[in-house]
Amino acid sequence: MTNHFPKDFLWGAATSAYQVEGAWDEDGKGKSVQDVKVLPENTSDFKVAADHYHHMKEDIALFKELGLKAYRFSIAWTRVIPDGDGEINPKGLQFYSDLIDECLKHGIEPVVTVFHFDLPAALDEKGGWKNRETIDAFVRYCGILFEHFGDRVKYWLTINEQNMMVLAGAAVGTGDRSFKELFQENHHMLLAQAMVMKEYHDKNYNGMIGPAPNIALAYPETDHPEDMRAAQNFNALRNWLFLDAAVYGVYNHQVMTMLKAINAEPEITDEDLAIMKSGTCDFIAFNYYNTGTVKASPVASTASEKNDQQKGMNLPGFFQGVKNEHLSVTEFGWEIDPEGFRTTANEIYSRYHLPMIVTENGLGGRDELTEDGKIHDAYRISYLRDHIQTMNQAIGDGAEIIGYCPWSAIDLISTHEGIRKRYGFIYVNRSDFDMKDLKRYKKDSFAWYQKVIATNGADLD
Ligand code: BGP
Repeated sequence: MTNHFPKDFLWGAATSAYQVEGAWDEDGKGKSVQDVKVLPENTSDFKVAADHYHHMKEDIALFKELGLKAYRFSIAWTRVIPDGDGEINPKGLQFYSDLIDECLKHGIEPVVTVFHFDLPAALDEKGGWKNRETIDAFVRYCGILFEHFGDRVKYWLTINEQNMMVLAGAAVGTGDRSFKELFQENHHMLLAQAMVMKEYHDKNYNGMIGPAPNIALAYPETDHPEDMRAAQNFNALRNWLFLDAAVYGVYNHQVMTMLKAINAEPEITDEDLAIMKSGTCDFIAFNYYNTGTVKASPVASTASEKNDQQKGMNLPGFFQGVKNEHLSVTEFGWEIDPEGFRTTANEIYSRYHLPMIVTENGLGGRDELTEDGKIHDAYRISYLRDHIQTMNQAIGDGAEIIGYCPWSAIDLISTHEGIRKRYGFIYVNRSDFDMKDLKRYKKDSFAWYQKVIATNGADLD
């Protein structure tokens, strides 16, 4: 197969603050919604995580050895501003300043998400994203980050998976509310994002800013025209709502119709519409795990069940999620669809014509550490190989993909399934309730990805 990866392709890997750092209440950090949420039974909390906060230099040295050209991580709002809108915590800023310097020292480009599911608990108590004051707090917080790190960070991501927070909030631990409330919060996040993008551009920082939704195409179950329309509805709500807003500063028309029909239309002022238009993105970051499949849904069918973020959803009268019989699934039940990755990347590019960075993609599995200190994760290698192959084809098709940051650089705590569901190239020796020695071990996928990067994607064997 022809190798289409450009010479300066950003081979990377990703993490998020609350899932990897630990040190949940150290050095002045405030509590986030992730620190106070009720966890599913038998599932680890995020207090220690991979203890990256205390292993930062060792971890970045391993990333260097892996050959990473980019590292996507998130900043914990509560480390920088413990209550979200009050005093700045200098130790929090220092940690991220050191992390950025450590990356740059090793020739690794930092790709920074400012908000990844971890709203400060103090803001949540005041209504969270329902409250317009959270918009101001977010804009102030981002301004502080740009001011301190804007000279060193060239790739900024605003909000991780805003679409999953809205459509599957219960699954990612960010709340379970009515559609009406959720789409009002969504509107406020879109405003906050636009304001931050505007500020970033107005101040002429030397870099790019973009959103980071989870984008994956939905297929119609059959060639019945009504199934096709159901897929179009689902794609509009799950995908285009978030990218139309970030790229063009507008609401997707089909989404507005759906929201009216389900009585979930947000309150939007004329000034809001102008704000949305005033701040748009320079590039598109997107997370891709798998596609969805839907069929037409009769008006009288039952409402959506909110559980795992990748499992089907149902909006009576518009679409109904179904299983795709052509796809296999991971041991955690997530469908595997590398072909859909190519289709999705091409579809995004056709609609928006902006450079793209893949900011998540990967396989969660129950890895085993052998007695001789190895982790044989052939299933992960196979998943990543298939996706890198179709990404190469998408670039060959003409889609401008400039970087790839699989999830995750190192083992971390899953959004709702503890550490038993691992994604990393590096194994962290702990279980859900036994912290063991937190020692790092390189998995088989580490050596494999190292070779992929060293050959710029030419050798995937
Ligand atoms: C994405 C999130 C990540 C991550 C990943 C895997 O939705 O952005 O934070 O965890 O999915 O999901 P999970 O941890 O549920 O397996």
